[in-house]
Amino acid sequence: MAVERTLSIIKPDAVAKNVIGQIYARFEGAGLKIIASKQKQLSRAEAEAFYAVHKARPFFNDLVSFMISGPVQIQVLEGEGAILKNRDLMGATDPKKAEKGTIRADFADSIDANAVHGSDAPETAAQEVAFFFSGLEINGR
Ligand code: RTP
Ligand code: MG
Repeated sequence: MAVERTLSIIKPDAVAKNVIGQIYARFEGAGLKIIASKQKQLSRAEAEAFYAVHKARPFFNDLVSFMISGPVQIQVLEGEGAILKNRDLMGATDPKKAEKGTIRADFADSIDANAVHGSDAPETAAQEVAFFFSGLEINGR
């Protein structure tokens, strides 16, 4: 399997719960490397641009409002099959449906406050990494 990069965001609910370290430990435990990382308070315009693909969805405004309700922790994860591996670690979008032992099952409260974001495909991973990180910020590579 190829080495991939994926974009991960620890959402405001999980940052407020002070579980960044516990979530990072899960990435590392699965063999994913955190090759870039920053904490940021997103502006409404930034959150709208990041989630532009969901613009027509009924939950768009709630999603954007939630994502700017507090700081987020944003990271690039690198490893074999990183995109799918991260999605497996995250669990289903709705924490009630997420498998036991996943990040969302353990740390999320609702489909809105669902602890983490992860890119869902190679194309979106490349776009989302570039949205938040310049080449120079990614571990000098
Ligand atoms: P994410 O993009 O945040 O990693 O989550 P995901 O792929 O599992 O879910 P996606 O379909 O991309 O939706 C993005 C975020 O929008 C919120 N959502 N709310 N109320 C609803 O029916 C609903 N559906 C989605 C969730 O917070 C989801 O993470
Ligand atoms: Mg998604």
